[in-house]
Amino acid sequence: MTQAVGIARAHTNIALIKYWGKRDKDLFLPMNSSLSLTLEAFYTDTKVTFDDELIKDIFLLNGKEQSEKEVAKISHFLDLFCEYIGKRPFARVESINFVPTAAGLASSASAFAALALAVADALKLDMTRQELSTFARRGSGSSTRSLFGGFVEWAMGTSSEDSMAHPVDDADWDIGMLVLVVDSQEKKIASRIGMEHTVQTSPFYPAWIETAREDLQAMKAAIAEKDFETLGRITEHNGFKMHATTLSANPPFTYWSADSLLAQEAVRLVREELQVPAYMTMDAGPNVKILCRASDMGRLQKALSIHFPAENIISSLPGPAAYVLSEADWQQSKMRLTEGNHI
Ligand code: 2P0
Repeated sequence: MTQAVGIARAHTNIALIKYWGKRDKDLFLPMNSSLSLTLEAFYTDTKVTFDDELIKDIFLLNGKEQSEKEVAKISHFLDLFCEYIGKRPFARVESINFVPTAAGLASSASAFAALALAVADALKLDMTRQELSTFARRGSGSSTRSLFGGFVEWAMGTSSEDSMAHPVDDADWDIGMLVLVVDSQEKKIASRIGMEHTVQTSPFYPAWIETAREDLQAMKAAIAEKDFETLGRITEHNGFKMHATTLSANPPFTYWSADSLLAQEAVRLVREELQVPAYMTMDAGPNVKILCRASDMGRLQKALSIHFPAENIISSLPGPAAYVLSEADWQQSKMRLTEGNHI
């Protein structure tokens, strides 16, 4: 029996300049470059075991064997690597999500980044992180950014070979993020479907592309100068512009729920009351994320808990790049799963 094992952890990321739209669906080439903050609090641990004795791929998420449809997504992803090395052993893939799955907290980002790094580790692939990000991208676009820590840019590139992520800044300068979980149910419109419909039907879409490019340049300048308020203002404006494209799609749709609007209003009230810089952003789900100074997180959390149950306000510092785990680390993660400590 020949086995090749790799284990990795990748943290999720929240886009401050959103990725919204593909110019190539098969290659996951985006319509615009994006920029994110990797979060320490949410991550996925994945172990991949390539085993000559397996007769098909197996995928377990949080200890439960997944449906054929889910396995097919993983198999397709593994095929990409195996094309690269020229052979295709079957694999057992085990993932533990320390991220609320499909609640708009981008669990696919940490999932495919962890899987990509675990595969690279198992197969001893000789490739740079940036090159690996082009593989992760084809599992889920946003996962390309989760291979790196801090502020990360996914440059749209000109082809599959250069549409890759790279680190911009380690975000080690009093940065934090609060997540207001207003609804942890699975999203109704997958982002993949939502973005395609928007590209095809929103008359505002060309303006999105145009201004996302300008926002990215301005944001990179703000990060270079550690200008938090400019960074935050661009974040909030860019996110709302993305959601304006869904409202202007035909037929229109939105990821917001009534509670999302209440959460937005609470953020406006609280930042006014405390006079602290705090900026909202939302993804393909109803939850509201707040970019703030790490040193203000406690005060903001306390003030927001008047409006929301405290357990629904999760705080996070910037997170690290994805990294390889040992078998002992993996056993610890499994222990936390059985103890019910995963989210
Ligand atoms: C982002 N989102 O930049 C944007 C903002 C959601 C809103 O990336 O089709 O799951 O797998 O490439 O990465 C969510 O989309 O989409 C996403 P696919 P993905 O974070």
